[in-house]
Amino acid sequence: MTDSPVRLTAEDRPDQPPVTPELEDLYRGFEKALLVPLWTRIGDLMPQHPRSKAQPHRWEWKALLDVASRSGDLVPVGRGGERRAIALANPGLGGRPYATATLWAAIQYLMPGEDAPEHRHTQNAFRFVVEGQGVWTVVERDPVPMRRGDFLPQAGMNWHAHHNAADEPMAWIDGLDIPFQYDVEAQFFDFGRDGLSEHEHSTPDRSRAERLWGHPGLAPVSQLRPIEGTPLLRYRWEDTDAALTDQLDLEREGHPGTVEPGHALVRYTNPTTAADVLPTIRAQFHRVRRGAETAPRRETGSSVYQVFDGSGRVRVGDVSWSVQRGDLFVVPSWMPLSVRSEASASDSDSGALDLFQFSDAPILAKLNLFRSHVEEPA
Ligand code: GTQ
Ligand code: FE2
Repeated sequence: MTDSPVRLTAEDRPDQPPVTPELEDLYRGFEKALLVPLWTRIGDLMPQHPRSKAQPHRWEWKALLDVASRSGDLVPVGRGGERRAIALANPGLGGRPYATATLWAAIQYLMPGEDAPEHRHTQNAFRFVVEGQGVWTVVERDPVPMRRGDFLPQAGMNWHAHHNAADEPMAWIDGLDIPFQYDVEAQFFDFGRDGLSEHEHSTPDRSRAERLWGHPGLAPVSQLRPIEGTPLLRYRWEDTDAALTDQLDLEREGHPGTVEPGHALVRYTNPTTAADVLPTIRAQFHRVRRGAETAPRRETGSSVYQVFDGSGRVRVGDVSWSVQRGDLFVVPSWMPLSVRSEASASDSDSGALDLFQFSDAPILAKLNLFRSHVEEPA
């Protein structure tokens, strides 16, 4: 819905007074004094349910990779610009680099041997890898490998840099709460050291964070002060994959375990609290069994999805797309989403549709604004 114009006429709005010279004079006076009467704007300011300015939209991975790799050839990465990251700009948000009103989503690209310089900021961030490897993200001087299927959270105010140790370029996606922090005007940003030490250029198979925190249900009783926010810096694909496989196997064996028939779902959580992995961002992974379709579901707040594997049909409100590996799409607030897994010849054996999702649900939940509703399938 667009900003509703001020309507003065009695025919449009039976509750409104007749337009007289005195009334026009009153309204001109409002404008001059920088005042706005509620009765002319209430439908827009206080709608009966969320009406998102953001639009449902899909970006194809092929096209993102193409512009990222051309940027790799033409645009250096270094201090000042900080990152070779290209943001999804929702067509409903006036050209701002925002995937939704609260979420930043970008493809980031590093050439062989390149370093993205160290910095820190209040914005919460994560990386998710749909293909490739060879980059280590260095968080609080701890080099963390990034490989296909890995989820790497990085809570606000931790120092971080990225290093490509491979002889191939690497792309991944970043999710941050940049638009949310821009709106609440609470951001801080610090530049770090200009280069990385020899140790930070090392390429261990597991980070120190994983060695301390990567054992399910076991919190280290160590002297080490945990970093700001969630301490486990890499959620490896092997673990996510096994959790989803187990849920669907249990369902097949007749035990409950899935969120709905053929639909396994896991949420990334902070091991010290079991709550959402970041204070402003929820991250989840869905697996929809071959041929299964999810019931249309609405949620307050917005989500970005990336297809990790498989292919299918996605419907958001009254638009729908075919999607395949790497494609990203946006689900605006309160728009119903349903997905169907439609295996094609090039897909993996299982034929499942694997979807990575992130959303602003923790913000809404903390403010008692989170609602969801599942519709009867059509
Ligand atoms: O990698 O540190 O996409 O600070 C946007 C802001 C990535 C990062 C982005 C950032 C980063
Ligand atoms: Fe950053």
